[in-house]
Amino acid sequence: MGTRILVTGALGQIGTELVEALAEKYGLGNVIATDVRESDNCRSLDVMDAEGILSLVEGEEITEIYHLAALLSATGEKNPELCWKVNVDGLENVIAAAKQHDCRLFAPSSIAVFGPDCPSIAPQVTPLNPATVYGKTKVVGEQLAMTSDVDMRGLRYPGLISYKAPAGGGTTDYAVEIFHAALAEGHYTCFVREDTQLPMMYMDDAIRATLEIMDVPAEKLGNARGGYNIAGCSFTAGELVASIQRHLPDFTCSYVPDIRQKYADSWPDDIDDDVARSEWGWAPKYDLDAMVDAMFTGLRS
Ligand code: NAD
Ligand code: AKB
Repeated sequence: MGTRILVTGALGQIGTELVEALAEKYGLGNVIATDVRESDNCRSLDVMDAEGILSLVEGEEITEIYHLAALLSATGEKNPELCWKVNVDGLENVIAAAKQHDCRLFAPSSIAVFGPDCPSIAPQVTPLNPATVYGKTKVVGEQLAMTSDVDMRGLRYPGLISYKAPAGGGTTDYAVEIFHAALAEGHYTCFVREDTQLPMMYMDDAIRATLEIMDVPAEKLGNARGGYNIAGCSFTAGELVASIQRHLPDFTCSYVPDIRQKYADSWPDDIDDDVARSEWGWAPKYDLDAMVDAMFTGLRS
């Protein structure tokens, strides 16, 4: 039996594209997409259902799990208890099944592990004192990767930008919503300030990084394996607007910061990804303008 894959949270922003990429690599029949939401081509699985995960892993002879089910920062701060349950208890359930059936596991981390005390360019190793519950759950996830006795790997994804599925309740969602508003209305009201700078990444780079890290032999991965820093492109909201105006010169943006400004302010401006570059050859392909061009090509097609 070859590689058999379970994806949790498969209907989300990343899952929508990762399932496609995994199906291309391993064959559609070898990828079992699941989510707590109902949809065609996706089985129902709540990651808080430990027995349900175990029986799916056993019944489908799963060898690799991509665990994407989570609540993101903005949704998580509205319901911190549920965020902890889904993100930490859910992950523990997945780890238990992976351990019992000797599965390899990918579980993403986030730039949300960093807190206000982090340098503006976040190093790989720095104290992790996140300001959000979501960030705290991601720190626990990274720690579990190092202590769980499972081949478990993670990436500290920046804010991800894509056109195939909507962003799922995070702080970096403005960088996705802005494209839809620009095309539909010619205007966007942005919920962070114009000078807010955050690490971001085009989804193609994120999917490639995910496939690449799972292909690296375990012995090549060091102490960052629970959450490698990976940089894509870092820009302010104002710089994003200027890049969009290359395509839509009449596009306007106003700035009305809400509570998400506070979460954005607690995260670094940029990411130092030297460790990922040297340990497994990570390199992004999309800078700001290339990402914006790809977004317009995708949204218009
Ligand atoms: P998303 O919100 O778009 O998707 C998450 C999916 O999980 C949703 O389809 C949701 O229905 C599902 N889900 C929620 N609760 C569940 C439960 N109890 N059981 C099963 N499924 C459940 O999120 P995403 O952007 O695809 O993120 C996937 C992972 O990547 C998360 O761990 C997230 O923290 C991480 N991440 C994402 C970004 C980003 O910018 N998208 C950045 C950093 C890290
Ligand atoms: C969020 O904004 O919550 C996510 C993330 C950076 O983890 N996009």
